[in-house]
Amino acid sequence: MSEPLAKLTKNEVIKAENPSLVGNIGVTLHDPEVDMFDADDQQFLKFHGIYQQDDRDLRKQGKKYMFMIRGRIPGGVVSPDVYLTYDRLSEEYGNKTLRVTTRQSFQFHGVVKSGLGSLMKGINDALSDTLAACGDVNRNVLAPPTPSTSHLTHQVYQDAKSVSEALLPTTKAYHQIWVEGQPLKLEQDDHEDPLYGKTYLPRKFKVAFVIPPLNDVDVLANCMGFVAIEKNGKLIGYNLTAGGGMGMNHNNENTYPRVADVVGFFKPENLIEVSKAVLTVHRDFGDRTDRKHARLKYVIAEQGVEWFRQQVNERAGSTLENPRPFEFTKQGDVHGWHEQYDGNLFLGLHVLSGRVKDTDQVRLKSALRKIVTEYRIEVRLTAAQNIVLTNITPDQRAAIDGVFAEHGVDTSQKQGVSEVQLGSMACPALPTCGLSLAESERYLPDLLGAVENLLDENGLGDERIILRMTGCPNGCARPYMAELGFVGRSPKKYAVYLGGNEEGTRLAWLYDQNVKVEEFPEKLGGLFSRFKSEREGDERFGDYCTRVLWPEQNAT
Ligand code: SRM
Repeated sequence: MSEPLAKLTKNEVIKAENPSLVGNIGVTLHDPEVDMFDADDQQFLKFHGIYQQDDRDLRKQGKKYMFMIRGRIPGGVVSPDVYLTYDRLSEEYGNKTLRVTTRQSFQFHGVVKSGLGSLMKGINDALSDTLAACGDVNRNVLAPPTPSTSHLTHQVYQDAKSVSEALLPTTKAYHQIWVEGQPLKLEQDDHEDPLYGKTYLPRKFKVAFVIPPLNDVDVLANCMGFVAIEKNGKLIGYNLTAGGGMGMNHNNENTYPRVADVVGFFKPENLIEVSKAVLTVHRDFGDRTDRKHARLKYVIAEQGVEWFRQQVNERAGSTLENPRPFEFTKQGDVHGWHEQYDGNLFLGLHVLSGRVKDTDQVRLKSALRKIVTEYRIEVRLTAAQNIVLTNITPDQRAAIDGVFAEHGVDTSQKQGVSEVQLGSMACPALPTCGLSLAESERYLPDLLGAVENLLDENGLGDERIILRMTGCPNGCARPYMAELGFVGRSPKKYAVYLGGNEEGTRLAWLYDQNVKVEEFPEKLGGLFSRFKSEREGDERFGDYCTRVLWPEQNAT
């Protein structure tokens, strides 16, 4: 007897009934009596770049609904006008902060429903948008943000933009609801997207471009990656990588983080066909019966890379060649002032957890507003939650430095903070994220202080360690690629992962399932002390942990 067919998830059923992604959003938006959207609309809103949240600090007093809005900003490139619009909208409708995300975007937090329409209109009026920033579609496309690293940066950025455009859903509802302000309601919805069909993807889909040797986008954590290959200074094509992803659940072995496979090489003119081919493999083979098991990484892990390569070849109408050799040497951003390949300058600014805000001591948000207004500087967001100001002429440097100094912002290469802080990331977690099990962004400063003290006590001074923290196992700050990763399990309890590498090519291993925050000094202190005495030469912490704690694993 054949197995009964597994049931489709609820999301699949509602997508099939509403392929335009309209739902009741337009009507509810214009109803001043309600402060929230219903459960189905919350799913459609994601495709529009919007998450309904509530302030978890205030739950005891009843739910206070608010919205998180995420921009679609391919390659993290933000023009001066768009930057100033985002800045203004965050002051008028949000919680007065802008949040640089781990996918080179900006998020607004704390927007209440009465301000949602105006904020969305404002974003679109500035010729930016939020379409497909979330939902079961291709998300924000990553590209190397730092202009000095390679003369290929601009070309690769253009390719990232093209892929982002080519993989956009075609529904007109986004424009009708947020730009035209229509209280849209469809009696019958027969929209069928040429790429996504009626039910879109089984789950989210993520793409990144990278230019070796710098892996500044964690390319192997993406569903689909493009590794630029050059010859004599010219882009000759890309190596396709596929099947990376971080999301997992504690105690569910069917879910796991995975580093992407390198699948094959193709020429730049085949980029869009190859992109669509990979996306449609996910569309057609991803698991629509279990959203926890629906990512492309599981399709590739279960069907094999050879099967996947053949699927891509058939769908793209071309044949992937053998991958070309490449090497990553490091990840992360450069800070302080640097020269670009064209003689202009760029300035890398570390932003703790990506939160652009003013505090009493450091008024980063005001400084950026003043500089972008006066000097019309382009802002770039990095996948490590930092900011790069680009195309600064040498004669502007002193004045810009002056503005930052007035606002308490350090523009030196060290940025006035420890190396471990420079290499840190944390997801937002509480109070905005509905999924978080423990603190992350709000706890990071304390954790960094404790780690800095422990390093000091163990004679490790200003050691460089990639430290990442998340409030749950979904992996939003990519903790499973960190040298030292903390993953929330419950309030004040974290799973600790060790052993990621600087190149961003190796997953960290679970070291301890359940560590209470008060146990950190003892556990981490012990590790640092062993590291100090047993490290080989200038071996990094992640490499040391892999060599000593998991000797049976291949350390590369
Ligand atoms: Fe994420 C869900 C924040 C990058 C894996 N992520 C969420 C939500 C929207 C919670 C929710 O579904 O209600 C979080 C909102 C928090 C808040 O209050 O803002 C959230 N994710 C973030 C951001 C803001 C973290 C950050 O510190 O910057 C990042 C926004 C990126 C962007 O601009 O598009 C963010 N999320 C990631 C990444 C990293 C990446 O893409 O490189 C991952 C791991 C890579 C991957 O996708 O495998 C990631 N987020 C998830 C998952 C797990 C998906 C899975 O495979 O199971 C969820 C949960 C879900 O989708 O149901 C999630």
